[in-house]
Amino acid sequence: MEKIPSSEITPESVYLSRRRFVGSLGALAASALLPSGLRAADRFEELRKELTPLKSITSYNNFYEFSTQKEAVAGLSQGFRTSPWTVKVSGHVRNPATLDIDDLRKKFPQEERIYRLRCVEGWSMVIPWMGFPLASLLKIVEPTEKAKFVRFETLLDTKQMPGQGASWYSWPYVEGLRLDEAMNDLAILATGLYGNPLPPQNGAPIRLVVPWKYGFKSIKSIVKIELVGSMPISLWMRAAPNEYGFYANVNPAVDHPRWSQSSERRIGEFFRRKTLPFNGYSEQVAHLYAGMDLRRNY
Ligand SMILES: Nc1nc2c(c(=O)[nH]1)N[C@H]1C(S)=C(S)[C@@H](COP(=O)(O)O)O[C@H]1N2
Ligand SMILES: [Mo]
Repeated sequence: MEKIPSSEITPESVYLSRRRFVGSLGALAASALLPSGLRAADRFEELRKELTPLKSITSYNNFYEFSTQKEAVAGLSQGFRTSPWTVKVSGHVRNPATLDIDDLRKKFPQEERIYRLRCVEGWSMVIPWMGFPLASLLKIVEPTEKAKFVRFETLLDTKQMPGQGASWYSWPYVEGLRLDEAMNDLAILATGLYGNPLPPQNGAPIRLVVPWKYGFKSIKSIVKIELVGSMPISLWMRAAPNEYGFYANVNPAVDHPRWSQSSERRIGEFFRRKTLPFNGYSEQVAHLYAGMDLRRNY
């Protein structure tokens, strides 16, 4: 992992009190200037009181490249090298580019997004990400008319990632979005959480976050983004096509073949809570699926 001097790491308590202060000032300033922008920001703000503790976010992880045991991922990923790191953006674009992670951080202003994360397994968290809209990156590479989908790939490195020795998955981890889904403002590339750079276990140095879809769509440690003409086949579609489809929108009405998706266990809570359609983001994304049969397009 990149060495970050401990003096530059914000403890959770400092992060929380600082954000309370900035949050109240920011809301006042923004409300005068950007009424519609504020409404979006307000929705993230409402989630601030539900934040999952940093400790849980960084010690209970799905990252099969390291381990299929959630509690083992943090330890096994500690030495993961995230610098130097480049992300290659290619395919049907006018301006293909290979971008250095430090340049990406400088080029795109990092903003905070507090999102719910709902894993297909039935647990959830609320995470304060730092990042930038995926659309900002796609706009600079200029997709051509042939680009219909975006395909993402995680690093392939069996030396650093012991889980990639497991031959029943087709490594590297692959995920995909339809181009219009990728352009939606909720889809971000995250580079940090709780005000600090991403820890390896959460997908350092850069990962996708698509909050209205099951967690497995939010691919970690990305090295390649390709604009393609046809629907990419994800690692999970390959592994179990009858259980995991391309869309994977959070949907309490469509059960997983082996369990119900109607409720979830929010990490840190005792009682299960109802799962919301599109994980609570219907207003922003339901229009993307108008006229589609969400039972067939699971
Ligand atoms: N490359 C890669 N990305 C991945 C995974 C993985 O195993 N490998 N697991 C996914 C799953 S199932 C979930 S729920 C989320 C978990 O993200 P978190 O550990 O940051 O909470 O990451 C997703 N991204
Ligand atoms: Mo997941």
